Amino acid sequence: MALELYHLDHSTCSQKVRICLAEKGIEWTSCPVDLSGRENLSPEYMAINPNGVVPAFVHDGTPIIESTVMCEYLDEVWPDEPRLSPEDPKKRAEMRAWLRFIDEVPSMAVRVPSFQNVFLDRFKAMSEEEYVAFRESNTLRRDFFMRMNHTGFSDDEYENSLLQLRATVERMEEALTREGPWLVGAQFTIADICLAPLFERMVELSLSDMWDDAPAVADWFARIKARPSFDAAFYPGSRLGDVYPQLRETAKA
Ligand SMILES: N[C@@H](CCC(=O)N[C@@H](CS)C(=O)NCC(=O)O)C(=O)O
Repeated sequence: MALELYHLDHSTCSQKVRICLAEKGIEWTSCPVDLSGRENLSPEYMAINPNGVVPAFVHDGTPIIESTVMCEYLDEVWPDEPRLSPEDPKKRAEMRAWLRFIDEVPSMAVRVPSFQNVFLDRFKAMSEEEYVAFRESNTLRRDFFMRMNHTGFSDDEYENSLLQLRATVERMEEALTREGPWLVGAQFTIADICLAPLFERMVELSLSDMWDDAPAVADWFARIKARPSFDAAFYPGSRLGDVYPQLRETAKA
């Protein structure tokens, strides 16, 4: 069975699918998509993923998109151990509720400090006309780039994204303390996988003090990082700090 993964080294959504592939021991072929070169909006890539975002994979000729859906697909099509979704429908529903929450809240929120503190310089270097042309060429992301604007997010929007990330940490701390050791109990699931790259991103953005007072979350993240799948997904060159070395300097300061 052939699986071609269209992805970007340092994209959090790509990282979660790579963790999943490593957990399942699935072989894949790498097809890098150059976002700064706008390859994600090329007709060839849009034929695979009409949303114009990474990741996507093509499995035996069929495109599968949406990183969370992709993880569920992998677990269904490769049902051997380790199973990454609970068998019990109630636990499965609990996992899926987490997946929905993760897609809607922290995955969206983490983009704000990522763009504000790391990617914005690339847009600031554009003229106003270039920025508007860029923004208008991407209908599905237009709203995001309107809010970011050429000059960065409003203080309110920035603050709101941090509050949402903090609310995620609090919700996790409650779940992990109540049951654990994983998000939906004894089984390590796709919900844990989908959160892991967001936490690594927060570390890179110097936001890890968000879980200073959440020991169960800190322990959960340490256990995720100790899994071989984490290193497989975060291979050398795939961290934000590898692509934007100035981030490392800021984090140290
Ligand atoms: N809901 C999508 C979101 C994917 C997404 O937003 N990907 C980002 C990279 S992490 C992207 O491709 N952005 C394209 C852009 O910034 O133009 C998924 O989970 O697959």
